[in-house]
Amino acid sequence: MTEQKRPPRSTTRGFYVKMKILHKHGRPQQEKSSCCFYTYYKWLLWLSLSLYFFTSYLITNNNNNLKSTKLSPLDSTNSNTTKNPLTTNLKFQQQSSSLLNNLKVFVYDLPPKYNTNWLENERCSTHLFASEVAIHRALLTSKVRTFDPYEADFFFVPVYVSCNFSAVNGFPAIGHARSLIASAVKLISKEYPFWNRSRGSDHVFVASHDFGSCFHTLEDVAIADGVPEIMKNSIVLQTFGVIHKHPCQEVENVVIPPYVSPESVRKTMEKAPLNGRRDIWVFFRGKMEVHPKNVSGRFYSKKVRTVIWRKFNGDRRFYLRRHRFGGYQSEIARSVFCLCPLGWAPWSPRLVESVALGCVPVVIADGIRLPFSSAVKWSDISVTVPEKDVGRLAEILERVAATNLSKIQRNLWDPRTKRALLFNNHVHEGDATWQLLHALSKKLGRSYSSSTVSRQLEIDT
Ligand SMILES: *[C@@H]1O[C@H](CO)[C@@H](O)[C@H](O)[C@H]1NC(C)=O
Ligand SMILES: *[C@@H]1O[C@H](CO)[C@@H](O)[C@H](O)[C@H]1NC(C)=O
Ligand SMILES: *[C@@H]1O[C@H](CO)[C@@H](O)[C@H](O)[C@H]1NC(C)=O
Ligand SMILES: *[C@@H]1O[C@H](CO)[C@@H](O)[C@H](O)[C@H]1NC(C)=O
Ligand SMILES: CC(=O)N[C@H]1CO[C@H](CO)[C@@H](O)[C@@H]1O
Repeated sequence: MTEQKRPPRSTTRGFYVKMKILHKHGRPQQEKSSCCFYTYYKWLLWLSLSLYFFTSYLITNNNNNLKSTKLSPLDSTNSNTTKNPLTTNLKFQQQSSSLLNNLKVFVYDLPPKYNTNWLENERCSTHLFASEVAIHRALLTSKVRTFDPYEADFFFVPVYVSCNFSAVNGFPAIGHARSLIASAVKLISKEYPFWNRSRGSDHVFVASHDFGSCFHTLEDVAIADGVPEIMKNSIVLQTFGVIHKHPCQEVENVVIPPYVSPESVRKTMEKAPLNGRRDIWVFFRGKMEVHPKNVSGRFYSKKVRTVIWRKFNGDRRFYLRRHRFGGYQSEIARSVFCLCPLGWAPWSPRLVESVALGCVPVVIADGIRLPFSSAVKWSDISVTVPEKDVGRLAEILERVAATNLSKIQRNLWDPRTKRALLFNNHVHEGDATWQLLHALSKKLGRSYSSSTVSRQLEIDT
């Protein structure tokens, strides 16, 4: 976690201010030597900062070695008497590891055919389902990773299933997902004792496409297929989530955001107008006619996009485009409201892109379960429009603009919100991988290492 090695901002500033004051005081007497005086202090600052980074590095490493001490939140806050940056940093370290309950995750080292071979296609690690790659990557260098499976709370099974892009339509072909995962489970349960001893309950998978671990893009087929028997006892990190009962979430799960490259967001923001003016009022780009699907009474709701197009295409306040455009992120950065209507599945990458680029997401997907709701207060940063009210969209957004738009934007532009939805190559405190680890740390009861599961199994057998 690179961020923690940065000195607490207030300390640096204090030092800098002190330096400036000294500099000012010295001025009257030392008019001529002031340049050298200044250089001298710059060197001193540089020297002390390097010394500081070096010592905090040592302390961080020592701290990692003391992993057996599970700190309670109380322990981590009672060392506030000194304002010494070293103690402050140590305190920060302890706080963040106690926030994750000193979680330990073992990452299986599977043969490359299950994961890294797919990376030959560059799209595999950047497309909207790429959280399966990003999470694996971030875990490998994370502080929670353990190389000793006997001390692990959870076991991560890195199988990339969304990277077989069809030559015809460019979408991932996920027909092989079930067999690839089954084969991985067969391998680990043969070579290691950990799957069998917990029946997989402390094993973690990613299923980042439309209907989670149902592994099919059509909802009715996905429902008919259901979650594979072999994964039913495990934990699935999935982009799909609804508040009602649904066969594709009948497994212990954590709703995660779809993958959006932090690099692409950064590049777009660099090119965004400096004055931050947003000249598009309502933005949507994407397929307008998603084939209606006939699933248990939810048939009507699939027409949401068609209604938006028919009703608002002629409205000058609405900027609606139905064709693909590589530069669409710059359009989001220019927009006040960004429509996130359901498509094939309720979730969409638009949600993350809107938040990351500062456009208020307008969620039109009844019953959607949004990612990391304990960290992201979705009701404070977005507008929700029921599917049945989509025809009144303009009226609803006018009212928000006239009343609480600036409040919503202020909440939305809090950097913590954006951070929670983006996956980085290395875990940063508060980013998407950190959030899911935090969610896992609340599920320690499923871990064999904690006694509940082992005791339960003894009773069962
Ligand atoms: C990739 O998808 C195609 C269908 O588009 C399928 O025929 C092929 O078997 C898949 N490849 C693997 C390795 O599963
Ligand atoms: C786990 O159970 C499976 C099936 O019951 C068995 O084939 C496998 O050998 C077991 N693994 C170990 C490590 O004992
Ligand atoms: C939807 O499916 C039901 C059966 O599940 C069928 O009776 C009905 O005709 C279908 N509706 C349409 C419009 O296809
Ligand atoms: C903004 O106002 C709408 C009603 O117009 C309300 O439903 C919503 O909760 C408000 N949002 C915030 C963040 O205050
Ligand atoms: C959070 C915490 O422990 N705060 C304490 C910091 O120290 C002062 C006095 O040194 C206490 O008054 C605070 O309660």
